Amino acid sequence: MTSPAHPHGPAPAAGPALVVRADRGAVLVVPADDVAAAPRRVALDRDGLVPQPDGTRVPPTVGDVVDVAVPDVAGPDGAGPDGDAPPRVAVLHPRRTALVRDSADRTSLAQVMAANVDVVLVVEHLDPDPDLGRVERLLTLAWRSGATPVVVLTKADLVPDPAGMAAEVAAVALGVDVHTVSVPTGDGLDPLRALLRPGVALVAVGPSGAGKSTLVNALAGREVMATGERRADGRGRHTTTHRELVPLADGAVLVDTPGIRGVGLVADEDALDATFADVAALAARCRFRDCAHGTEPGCAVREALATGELAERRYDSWRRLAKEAAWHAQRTDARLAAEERARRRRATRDYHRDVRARP
Ligand SMILES: Nc1nc2c(ncn2[C@@H]2O[C@H](COP(=O)(O)OP(=O)(O)O)[C@@H](O)[C@H]2O)c(=O)[nH]1
Ligand SMILES: [Mg+2]
Ligand SMILES: [Zn+2]
Repeated sequence: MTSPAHPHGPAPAAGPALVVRADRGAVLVVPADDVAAAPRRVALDRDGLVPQPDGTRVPPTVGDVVDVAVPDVAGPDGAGPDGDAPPRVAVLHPRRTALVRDSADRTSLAQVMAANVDVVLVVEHLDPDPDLGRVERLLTLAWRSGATPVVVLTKADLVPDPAGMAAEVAAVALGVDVHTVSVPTGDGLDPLRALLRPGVALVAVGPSGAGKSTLVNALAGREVMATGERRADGRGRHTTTHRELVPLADGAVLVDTPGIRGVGLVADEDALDATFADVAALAARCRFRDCAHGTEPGCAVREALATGELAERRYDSWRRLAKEAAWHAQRTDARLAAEERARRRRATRDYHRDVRARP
């Protein structure tokens, strides 16, 4: 860049920036190659969206990589310095992975909770008892993201047999590493620290109170996130209210998330098959390809339920998530069809206006 230093605003951005936090009207970014730098604020356009390379605009999210452009010091007409032109997000880099949840939002059906993460930590407490259905739901979410799921069972210090409980969870977390940890004793933290290689991005998901922020602080080695400890003045609690990406040791970064209550799944058969590989393998052995596992003859799923090879709880959980994913897919199809109709109507209207406007 040949222009002189900017007189007021920040220096022109050099290289891609990493979004460490996305708020309604602005993002906080750090240089992608210096994630421990102090974040700076870049205001968003009025629609709160950022452009993708194909021109479509989407809401930015934590973990996104963007190019920030600082307008030329000379004005557009070359008439001299324009000291007030703020930096803006010029383009969003394509997302390598995306952790997506169903959204009740009226303008979109899916919300990207975090982008470009490599590892999804599915955090669940051992006390009270872990909720296997919730683990299955979050694993499906994780598989769909394209990142690698890892289960972290917290509060091992509060139960007599953490290993036995971990084995029960591992039985429903096929192909996924399951770790038990205790932050107060430090037990089990080393295998997680081994995941924190330079450039690796992780996200912690799980219910409120599972110990996500406590774990993030332990991995960061300092108090980066507020946790559910009661405040000294006894008023209320500190809780995580927003998603935020924090730098850990060695250049790894981790996104803490607020406790998610009943995260809606977005459709993805592959993700369901990954989470429920056992059920999928059974279903593939049914006599009929489109077996509904009801009263069809030669149903391998019903057979496995009868012999106890497949647990009723596991089967019900799979059914529920599959139904939910199908429902989301249907809703998305309806929404896309409506958007396409609206787009055609607008194009037709613009065309007629242009025709009328012609001399
Ligand atoms: N005994 C014990 N308590 C923990 C552990 N991890 C977290 N906690 C406590 O659990 C509560 C919720 O933790 P927090 O990190 O805020 O949960 P979050 O909502 O998932 O972020 C806090 O009181 C923590 O001190 C642990 O390994 N052992
Ligand atoms: Mg928290
Ligand atoms: Zn069947």
